[in-house]
Amino acid sequence: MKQENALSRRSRQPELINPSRRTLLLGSAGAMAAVSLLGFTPLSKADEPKSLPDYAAWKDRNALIVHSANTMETHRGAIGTGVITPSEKLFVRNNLPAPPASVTEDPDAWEVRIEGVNKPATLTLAELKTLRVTTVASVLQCSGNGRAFFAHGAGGTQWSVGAAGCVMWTGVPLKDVVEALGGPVDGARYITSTGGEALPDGLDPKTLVVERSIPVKAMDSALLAWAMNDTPLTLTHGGPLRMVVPGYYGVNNVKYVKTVALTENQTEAKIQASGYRIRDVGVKGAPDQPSMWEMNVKSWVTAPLKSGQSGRNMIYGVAFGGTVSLEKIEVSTDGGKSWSPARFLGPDLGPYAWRPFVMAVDLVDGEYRIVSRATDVKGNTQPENRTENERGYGHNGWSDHGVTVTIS
Ligand SMILES: Nc1nc2c(c(=O)[nH]1)N[C@H]1C(S)=C(S)[C@@H](COP(=O)(O)O)O[C@H]1N2
Ligand SMILES: [Mo]
Repeated sequence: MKQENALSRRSRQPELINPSRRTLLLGSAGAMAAVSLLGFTPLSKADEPKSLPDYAAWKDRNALIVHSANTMETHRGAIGTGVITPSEKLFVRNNLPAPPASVTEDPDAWEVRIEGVNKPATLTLAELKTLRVTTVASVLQCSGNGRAFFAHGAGGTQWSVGAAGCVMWTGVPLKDVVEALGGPVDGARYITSTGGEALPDGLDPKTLVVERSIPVKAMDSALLAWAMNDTPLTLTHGGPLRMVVPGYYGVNNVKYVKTVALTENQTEAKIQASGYRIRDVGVKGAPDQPSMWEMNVKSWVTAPLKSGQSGRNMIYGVAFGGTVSLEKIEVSTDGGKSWSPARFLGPDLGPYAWRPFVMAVDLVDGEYRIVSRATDVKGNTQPENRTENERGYGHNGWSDHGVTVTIS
């Protein structure tokens, strides 16, 4: 495949835009003001289509909103009716620049250090592949998915619903690795995973390193994954090897994992100690606040999104329970005044996967506020409203996630 750098693609971009938009892009502020007097809205910097960065150039550009070179989300309408999100459409989120592509050239040679076990060892991916293998479907979702709905201006990428997808992971259960190395040391309470990005010299590594600790009970489901959707794990998604913690927020799924340690305490890395902590608006992050670990019950509508024809309409969406299966999914076309049961679509791929859903409804001309509400088997139901918090994490309120559709 021909490689082009971000610069050459960028310089070609205006051609991809229609001529009037091009003028707007290139025009002076005065010209833009004149155009806006004529009734056009000038294209703001934020609307300018960005190209995919090189490490994610294989992605489906049309399925993604490119927020930045490190943050790309899936368009709400690009999630289809299948259970599995095609890799080309899956969101991407990097806190640091990805390692060089060379790390995925010889995946089997990748080494991971396992510590906090009775026989600490460095294992190659080739060795891991001979221990045991499992495949699990799970939702990968960023903690800040839904941040765009917060009114206080929560800092960070303004994700709508698309910082989430459901994919198949293949790898070795972490439990088997730990058992093969003599079991955990006494007093191990956390699993601490470290990402393999190179860190710049001269800065305290703790402020930058992607190192996350999760409760040791996650050992029951965690895996060291080398494949996603039946393909060797790409660099984009953490190849050659990634920690996968089904049911836990994205940040705990450490990419290019180079160390896994069973530890007594949580890491002091900033991303753990003060980052990814739920706290009131205006409050600084601190280790005593809840960490973004297990995901909550959530759903959203994926079609229709704007308009439809009068008569029979099919309302689609996705729903998941985090670490537990779903009990039911309901849909409302009147903004939550009345609810009807929707039907799950396709196979149930287990508690960590999402369930596409559909509801058939007859609609006459008018405007409809379509919302969905999931309930898990433990009886947790999505709340109507978001829980306000400084960084806009964990939003599962059904009201904000609705869509307004005109039927005519
Ligand atoms: N090593 C490493 N792992 C990481 C990150 C990172 O920047 N570096 N980002 C985390 C965050 S915040 C999220 S949401 C997910 C995103 O996974 P994806 O890019 O495969 O979609 O990876 C997580 N794992
Ligand atoms: Mo994230």
